[in-house]
Amino acid sequence: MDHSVNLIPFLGMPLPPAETARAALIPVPLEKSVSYGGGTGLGPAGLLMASAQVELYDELLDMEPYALGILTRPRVPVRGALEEVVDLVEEAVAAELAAGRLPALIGGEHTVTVGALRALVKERGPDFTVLVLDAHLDLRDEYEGNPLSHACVMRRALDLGLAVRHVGSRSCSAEEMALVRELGLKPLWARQVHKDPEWLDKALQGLRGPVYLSLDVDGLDPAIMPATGTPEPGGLDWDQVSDWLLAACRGREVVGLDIVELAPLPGQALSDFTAARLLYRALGLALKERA
Ligand SMILES: [Mn+2]
Repeated sequence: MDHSVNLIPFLGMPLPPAETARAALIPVPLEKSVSYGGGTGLGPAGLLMASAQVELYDELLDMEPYALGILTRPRVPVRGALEEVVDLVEEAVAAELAAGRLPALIGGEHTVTVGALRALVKERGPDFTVLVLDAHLDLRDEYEGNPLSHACVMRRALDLGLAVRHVGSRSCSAEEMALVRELGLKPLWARQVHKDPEWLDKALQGLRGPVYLSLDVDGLDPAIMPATGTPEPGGLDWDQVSDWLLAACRGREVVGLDIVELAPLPGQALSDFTAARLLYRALGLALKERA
């Protein structure tokens, strides 16, 4: 599949001058270790196209986050081996960090997150927490012989010495569950979000330090997010995710973020638009807290 489509800037707005921009979006149309449905290679293009329809004013934040300056970078080349692509992502993120900008990846499959986390750990050390919205734990040591599979991303985060906190979980292997128990990880299951009125406190209890937000769109319910490679029933709804983001970002530095695993469906705008809004809201919250 040819992913060399021209990408429009986020929100369809003119790019701000790099010197004043506070955030940089980095498209990474990666589609290599996909295990079920394909299509993540078109994720960035789908999200960016849909973003032109997103309202610039965010009613929850009571502001227009785009005014803080959001760059859209050229896409990271994804033709090489997975390890090469992850290296290129790391370089691209490191460049934004060096310039003091918030880096935000647009995937592509979840593997892209590894590049961002490596860049951040090199720049500031591992004293931050990866907050991950995801139906899956992604804690396998390897999957189909591949340690950089999308199914292993949070295991690689643990290898980097990072704390990881999941929300919206509802699918994992027995081995992953054993690791959760062994390490005392605290994934917040989607079922808890739906049933436990104190889920929000529990999702963020004991968090220390800055956060990195990794948003796998399959954390959302497939009713509003069908366009993803491995959809799972019982996901979070829009307001639950917004509440989680709002609480997660309040009073915390957000060191970076990504949105991954969007696999656009032909003729179906809902998922692409929802992903674009989710990215815009997360960016707005992160930038507001940095302002
Ligand atoms: Mn997932």
